[in-house]
Amino acid sequence: MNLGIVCYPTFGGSGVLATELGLELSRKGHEVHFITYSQPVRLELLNSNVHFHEVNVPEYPLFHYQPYELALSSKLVDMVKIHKIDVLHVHYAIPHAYAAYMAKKMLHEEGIDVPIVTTLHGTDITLVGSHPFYKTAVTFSINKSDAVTSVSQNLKEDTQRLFHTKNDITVIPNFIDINKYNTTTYKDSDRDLLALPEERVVTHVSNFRPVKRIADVVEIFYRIQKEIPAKLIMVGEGSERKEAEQLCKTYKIEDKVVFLGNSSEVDKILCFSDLFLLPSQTESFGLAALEAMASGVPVISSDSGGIPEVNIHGVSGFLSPVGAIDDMAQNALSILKDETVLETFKKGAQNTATKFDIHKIVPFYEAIYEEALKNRISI
Ligand code: GMT
Repeated sequence: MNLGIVCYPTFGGSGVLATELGLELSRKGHEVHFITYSQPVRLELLNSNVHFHEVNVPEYPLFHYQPYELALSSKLVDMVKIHKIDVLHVHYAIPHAYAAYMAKKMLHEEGIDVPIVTTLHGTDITLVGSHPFYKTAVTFSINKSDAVTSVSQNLKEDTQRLFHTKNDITVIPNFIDINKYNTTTYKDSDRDLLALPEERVVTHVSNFRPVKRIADVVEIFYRIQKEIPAKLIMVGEGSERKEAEQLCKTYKIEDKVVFLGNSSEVDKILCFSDLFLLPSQTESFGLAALEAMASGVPVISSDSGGIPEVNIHGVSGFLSPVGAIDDMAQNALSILKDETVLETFKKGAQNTATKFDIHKIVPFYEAIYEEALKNRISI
């Protein structure tokens, strides 16, 4: 099949997922075209089956906002025609599903019918998509998609609660390539760069937006390091980073917290981690937690959104209500203080992650493409 994938090319989970999906589909013999404004960060290898087409939005002084949707829909039309794309798979509804619908309509005028598969990822539905300023267009583009998938059951329910959706939503959970998280790949000497031998390594990876509750990460770690030697590794960039750094100064724990910024070596960092913190306000899935679990790192998280579908309480880690930092710190310490307990949770995390292995999940997307081709809706 010739597939067009539209996603955000940044470090966010939806872009990461879309990239890994495209790469796996290409390994399975499909021809994959990534169509976005820059090369996706995890798309290091382009080969005869993987192509990247950049969407350019020329600057013009009249525009206060550059019309990205317009440029994207034009590019989609061109790419479908040139590369004979069979299915357009858009990740994150805003504005991708809307632009894809416009492309579909333009192509229809020329006698080409291309189905659209829309994958809902999270804030395209919850925090952003349901805002009155966007809701009408988001509802329209969901209803005009030939197939809609969501990354968790919880996100499906949120979508049905917040929007008047007419079509069915298929839950296809996020996935990881379990083989990529082989913890024996890196040498112990690499760990020395992160922490002292006697220190437990606690990690957080995100885009540091308010929804991630970065201050809670610091608060939880502050309580942990009061009782055991530990280092906190903060991976990512975003609006909340400065405040978090300030909080570390206030608590006088700057020497125990390392802010690494965005990193393409997340698997290496996770490989030496003992615990992962994800106290988010909401999370449709929590791909970062799944990546940690695949590396055998237990997760201390909030119990909001789709996180309970990924992090299993008492097996792969613990869940607490949003903002319950004392409870989260206690749970963290109960794992970190005892070597045997830590080992049990590491194994529990890794076992739980195998449920989401790429080889089990990607066939569901292939089935959706077939279905969308068969049952494409007319416009
Ligand atoms: O929706 C977002 O906030 C952005 C998006 C992203 O691109 O990082 O994150 C969402 O999609 C991820 C991949 O499916 C999920 O793992 C995240 O849980 C989800 N974020 C939220 O729901 C806050």
